[in-house]
Formats: sequence, structure tokens, C-alpha cells
Amino acid sequence: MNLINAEFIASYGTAEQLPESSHAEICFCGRSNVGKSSLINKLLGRKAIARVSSTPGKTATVNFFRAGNINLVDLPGYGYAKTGQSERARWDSLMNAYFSGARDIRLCLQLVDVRRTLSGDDERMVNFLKERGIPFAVVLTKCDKLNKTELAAQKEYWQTLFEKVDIFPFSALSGAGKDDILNALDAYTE
Ligand SMILES: Nc1nc2c(ncn2[C@@H]2O[C@H](COP(=O)(O)OP(=O)(O)O)[C@@H](O)[C@H]2O)c(=O)[nH]1
Ligand SMILES: [Mg+2]
Repeated sequence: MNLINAEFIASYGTAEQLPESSHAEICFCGRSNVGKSSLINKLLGRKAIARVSSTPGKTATVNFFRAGNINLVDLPGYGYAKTGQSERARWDSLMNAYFSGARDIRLCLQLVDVRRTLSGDDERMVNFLKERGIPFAVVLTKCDKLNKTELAAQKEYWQTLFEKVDIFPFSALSGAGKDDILNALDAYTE
């Protein structure tokens, strides 16, 4: 799949603002700072179409990008410890609105930091996707941070955890794994 000539469509901060689904969608989930924006930039071949931040916990928005006839949807991150109650409520309402709409969601890419283990928030997110029957694959981000031996061990950890789910190791730094993800998306967006 080729996602060139992408454009930023819009960011939405409230459930009411979310537009109806107009295109097939690939969405991106994961904790704040896991590398969602970096992955989107890499897949779209752009340096900063999705802003990359080193300070997690910024106001949650749903960000839409479009390449050809596919929408890429950057969903708000979770798991930032300092998030207040009202922000959490807004996150819930945004995510519920997004996933409850009559959307043409083809695949959710669930991101996890390859160095970590599954957090409670990750588990809730994955269960939510399973309950709703949303197809998902797992992207292991920041693979460049591990040496070969560590990487092999962590890949095995994640694959054991997600037995029958597609798992894509990825590095936004080197671009490793990008082509595998793009190829896999073909099957979901025909
Ligand atoms: N080394 C490394 N750093 C990464 C990678 N992906 C993201 N980062 C860094 O992690 C931080 C958060 O990334 P970002 O894409 O904004 O995460 P988001 O909050 O999930 O959108 C930034 O400082 C990125 O530069 C990666 O694959 N390798
Ligand atoms: Mg981001």
C-alpha cells in the first residue's frame, strides 16, 4: 500500500464534533507517548504531518489524515498518570463516540512499547476492541531501543500474549517494519 500525498483533515476534541465515516479507516490506539504520531508520520512518508511530542498528556483529540481513499485516525492516548478526572471523562466520551459510530473501521493498530509489558490500560483497550469485534493488529514500537537478544525476548513475550494476532515490530527511528505494516494494510483496505 502506498500512502503518499496524505493530507491532514482535522482534529476533533469532543464527541459531538466527530464527523460521520466517509472513507475506510485505519485507526491507531495506545498509551500516550507510545509512538502513534511517529508511526503515522512514517507510514505517510512525512516528517511531521502528525505532531510528535516528547511531553505526554496533552489535550486528547481525534486526528484525521487522508491518503487516497483511506482515513488514518490518530486516537487520543491513555495512561498518562497526571490526567485529571475531566480529561479522563472526555477521553471516554471521545473513544466511545468514535467506536460507536457507524464507521468503516477496517483495522485498529494497537501500539505498545516493545520494552514494556502489557499495562492494565492496554488490556482494557484490547478487550474493548475484542468486545466490539474490531479487527486489530499490534505494533511494537521503539524497537531500536533494544539490542538483538532483548528484542527477540520481547517479541516472544508479545507474541505469546497475543497468540493469533498479527504483530509488527517497528522503529520510527530507522523505519524498520514500515513496509510490513503497509503491506498488511492492503488486505484490509481493498
Ligand atoms: N527511539 C525511538 N523513539 C521513538 C519512536 N517512536 C516514537 N519515539 C519518541 O517517543 C516520543 C513520543 O512519540 P509520539 O509519536 O509523539 O507518541 P504518541 O504520543 O503516541 O503520538 C517522541 O519523543 C518520539 O520521538 C521509535 O520508534 N524509536
Ligand atoms: Mg501523538
